[in-house]
Amino acid sequence: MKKLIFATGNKDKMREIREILQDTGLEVLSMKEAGVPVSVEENGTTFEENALIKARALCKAINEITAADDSGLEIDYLNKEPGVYSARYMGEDTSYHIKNASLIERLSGVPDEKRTARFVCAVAVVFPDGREMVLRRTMEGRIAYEEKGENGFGYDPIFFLPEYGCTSAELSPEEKNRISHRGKALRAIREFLINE
Ligand code: ITT
Repeated sequence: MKKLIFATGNKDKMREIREILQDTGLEVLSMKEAGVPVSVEENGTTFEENALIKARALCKAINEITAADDSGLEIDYLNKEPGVYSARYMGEDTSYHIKNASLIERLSGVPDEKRTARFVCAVAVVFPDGREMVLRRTMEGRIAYEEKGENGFGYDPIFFLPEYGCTSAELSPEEKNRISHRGKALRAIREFLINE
């Protein structure tokens, strides 16, 4: 079975990655499970650069096919903030309840049509022989007026999906994975790996 080792230390992401790639014939491992918890500075300016930085560092350390997810929330009214800084917004150790409240506050008085936002996910795959690929997928929505929902993680409770009439934290894991930035990016990567 082809092994795919993910350069992520984020348990919530890893749970979604496993759900999305289950039954695909790939053995999916986190870097911790593979015994090589690599830590790198994500100093790229785009999601693609950061995903490649993480996957390359792990590939160098382990010499197996590696992958990485770099993702975040772009809010149009805030010039696409927090963007690549989504995990670092207000500090890595600040709770998402506080981060979410801050973003809602910064959009106070802003009407529905100007609250557009998207989740972005870039997934990179790096092979020991030097081949690389990276792609990005998105999920469009709007910033809600209050937090709602207990599922998902991070900014999900404030990410309103007009077509569903709820936030991505109110979707079941299966529903979220079917339409999410991460679900779409990982399914596209899976196609690529199967054809390898
Ligand atoms: P790794 O780099 O170790 O993978 P990280 O949490 O630092 O973990 P990123 O740099 O890619 O990951 O930051 C992504 C952040 O964007 C994440 O911590 C969330 O705050 C947010 N985010 C990404 N996808 C999300 C999703 O599906 N739902 C809610 N928030 C999400």
